[in-house]
Amino acid sequence: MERVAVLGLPMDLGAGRRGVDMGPSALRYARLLEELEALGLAVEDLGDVRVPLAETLRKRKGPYLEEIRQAALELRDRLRGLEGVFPIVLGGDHSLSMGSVSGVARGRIGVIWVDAHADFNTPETSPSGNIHGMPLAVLCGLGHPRLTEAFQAVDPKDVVLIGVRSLDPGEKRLLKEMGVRVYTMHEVDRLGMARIAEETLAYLEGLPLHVSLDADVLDPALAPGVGTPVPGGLTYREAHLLMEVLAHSGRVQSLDLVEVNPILDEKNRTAEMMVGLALSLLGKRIL
Ligand code: EXY
Ligand code: MN
Ligand code: MN
Repeated sequence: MERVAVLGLPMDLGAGRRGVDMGPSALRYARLLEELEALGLAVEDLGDVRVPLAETLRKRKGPYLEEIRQAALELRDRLRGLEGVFPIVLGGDHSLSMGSVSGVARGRIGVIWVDAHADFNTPETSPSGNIHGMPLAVLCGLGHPRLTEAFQAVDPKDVVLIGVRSLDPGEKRLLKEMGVRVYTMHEVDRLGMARIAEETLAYLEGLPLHVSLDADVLDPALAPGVGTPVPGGLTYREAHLLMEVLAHSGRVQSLDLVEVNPILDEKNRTAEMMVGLALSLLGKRIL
């Protein structure tokens, strides 16, 4: 029986607005653990990594670089201690993925970043200063040295972005310079998700895979509970098909579910969508 470990990081310090710190609760409330068990998996809830509440920090405005670094390091170390389980990390804002990817990497790893955004800003290119717009750049070695020294974990050529439709000018330049493979929504429309999923698996041939799933990749009509919605996102079936094809490969070893914001949601439907996608990635089939 495959073993799954669930670990939350209730952090919103990297985002521009409050609320994604409640994401882990919303995902659990949406029956993530029970549904995984119903798939026949052995599931353990490891609880949450500690992170300071924004209200308790003296500095009232971000960027909370040191606090985010510390929380992501704790996540990294918790994940490094796991063997023989499939970790699912519950966010929390996307800056936690610096810790999750460095925590699950045991040597070379392919990262599939499924997001409306590229999260490829540096402090120099970021229009907002928000750290959740930077984690993929950090993982590729670009950005604040306090972060890159702790979390640089992947070769940019081992990264695939899917569902992108909002890029800042500096991010576009950096993505091209670093040679990151990007499937924007334009490619989703033109090529279809089945082909993109197959190409991604072929491109990352031979590597174990980590999927980092940002709720804002979904169309906001399906997933209104996100802080940075962008129109024109993935449909229900496009998102599930991607997860199903990746599941079929048997190569995915870890998953992030991030950027669910229950304050902005309607009746927890964004968390429910994310749970459904996690189930498809863990092998749930229609027939
Ligand atoms: N590119 C914008 C910024 O850097 O401020 C927006 C980033 C949003 C990041 C989100 C969650 O994926
Ligand atoms: Mn993101
Ligand atoms: Mn995003």
